[in-house]
Amino acid sequence: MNSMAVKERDASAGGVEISKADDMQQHALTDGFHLVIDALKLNGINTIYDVPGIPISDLLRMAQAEGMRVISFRHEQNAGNAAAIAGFLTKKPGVCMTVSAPGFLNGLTALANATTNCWPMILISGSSEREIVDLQQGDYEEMDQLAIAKPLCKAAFRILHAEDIGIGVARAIRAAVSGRPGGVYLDLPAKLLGQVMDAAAGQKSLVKVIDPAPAQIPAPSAIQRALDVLKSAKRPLIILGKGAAYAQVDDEIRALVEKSGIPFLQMSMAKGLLPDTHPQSAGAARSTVLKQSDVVLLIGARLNWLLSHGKGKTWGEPGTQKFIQIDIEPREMDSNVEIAAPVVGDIGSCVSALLAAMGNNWAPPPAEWIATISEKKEANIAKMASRLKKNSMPMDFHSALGLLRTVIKERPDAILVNEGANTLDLARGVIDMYQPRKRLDVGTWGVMGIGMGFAVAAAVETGKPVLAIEGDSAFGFSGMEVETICRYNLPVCIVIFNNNGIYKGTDVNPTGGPDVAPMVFVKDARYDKMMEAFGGVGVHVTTPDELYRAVSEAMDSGKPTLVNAVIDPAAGSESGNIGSLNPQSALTKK
Ligand code: ADP
Ligand code: TZD
Ligand code: MG
Repeated sequence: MNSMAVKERDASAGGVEISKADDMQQHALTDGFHLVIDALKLNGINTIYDVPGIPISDLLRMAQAEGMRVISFRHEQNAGNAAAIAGFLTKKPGVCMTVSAPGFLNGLTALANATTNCWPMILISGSSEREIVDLQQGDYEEMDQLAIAKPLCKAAFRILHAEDIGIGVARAIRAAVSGRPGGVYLDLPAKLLGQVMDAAAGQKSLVKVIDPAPAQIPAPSAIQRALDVLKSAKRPLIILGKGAAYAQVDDEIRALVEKSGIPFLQMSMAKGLLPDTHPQSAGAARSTVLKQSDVVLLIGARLNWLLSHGKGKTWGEPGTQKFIQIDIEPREMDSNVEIAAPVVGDIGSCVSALLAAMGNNWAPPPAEWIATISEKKEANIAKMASRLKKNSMPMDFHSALGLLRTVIKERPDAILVNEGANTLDLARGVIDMYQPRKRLDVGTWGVMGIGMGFAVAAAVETGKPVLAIEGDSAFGFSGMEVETICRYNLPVCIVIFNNNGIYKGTDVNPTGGPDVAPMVFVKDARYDKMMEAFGGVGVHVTTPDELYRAVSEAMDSGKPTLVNAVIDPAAGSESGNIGSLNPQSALTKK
């Protein structure tokens, strides 16, 4: 209640005759602004990522005055990405606030991306006069935002009356985090924010969401079926996805993996759930285990394009592999191939049930299978080690990444943000992760532009140092937020892998005309100067040693730093490691 704006109504105004009792009973009032803030705070949401403007500027000022953390960005997409990754890191919906029409649209990409990745987020946008919007009479920033948001998120709501703010915010929170998490849009017309109501009634109208993501217990028969399939395996494999990282049941997952003795793969953002250096990790034998396993247990990982849809060249002969899948979303089952044992429920409950049902005499997988994997792993690790040691000049991706791998090894609790093509694919393979939810990247869509939004939120939500390894193209999508990083003085070190372009910096215009080729940028650009422009530290490096020194120093000092790392423009390959997805021109095919 003390956070309510209490305005005293002037009861003796205007010479109106009023009774003594009325005179004494002065009404405390509140308004839409304060009810929104109170509703968020009541539910433990204490940070807003935003870009200000009409009609939310005052809301943001009041939120800060009421003790909320308000982080203003330079573009809504970055604020939205920050909110989305805050949701992944905390299991609470991250909140992004924007102005109407263009601000809303700028935030929408991040909302759609959050939904695609199953991360809880709420995009709250101010909107203009309903009556004018619906008659299309041309209001300031007019747009039917609710209708536009609906197909791009998990749920969308609009609140028209101050007394509904409590229930509206509660619905948004529950929709975002229950079941399969996702993005929620909440439309707040400007008029709502100014609505006034009795403060006590307002306080009563607020809703603290009880058990926002209730446990979903798997059926015992589903657990038994899964165990029967697993027991039949000669060459079992566990795949951990970012749903497993999100669930925050790290100890249970580790217990299941270790009790079973089954080799495991971790999807990109699940890396570190168990250390990549764990003896059961099959990361360095990925293609072998995908092809040769006979039973695959998926935990919070979808059989989408990132796993080649569970079929084709990457996998074994059709019919030779069985899948067990743990997921909270029943409709995920059989999305690409038959799931022999669907286990529907929350990962914590499912993993605990499996563990209990396994008993104490679980037989480890056949020694032959483990030996096959070990051999492959050793060979691949040795091959990689020699590439990482190469001290090529100019640096290639591997020689640079070899040192950044050490930076993370020395600081296992630091957070790694990563985007680009070669810069992403190679860093994912080279840099071992040691703790859960420390690797944040382009996710399910492979979207560029998440870098600075993720870096800001990672620093704000965890207080840990952040290392953002960015392709020069990828960085450009959110690069202006270096000002935000400096403004809030966040412990973020950005490393730009500067190869003068997208994938490579060597393309030329075949016509010899004045325009450069579509994939290249200004040669030898000095991104480090961008950081210096806002008071941060800028460093230009050309050797692995310089890179290691600059990054270590930045990670230890916590000062906003941008390291411009010069990478051989010829070193990259087309589309990183997913060149196979490029359609081939019938005319230029080799
Ligand atoms: P990756 O890209 O790492 O393979 P995906 O995003 O494809 O991971 O898959 C994550 C899966 O995890 C989604 O299908 C989602 O429904 C599921 N999921 C998310 N949170 C939970 C949870 N708490 N319990 C069960 N499943 C979850
Ligand atoms: N736009 C968006 C929003 N997402 C995308 N994934 C792309 C465009 C296409 N794209 C990629 O898939 S990677 C990439 C683009 C533009 C940039 C690759 O260049 P880079 O990395 O400099 O970041 P490397 O190290 O040069 O390969
Ligand atoms: Mg590049």
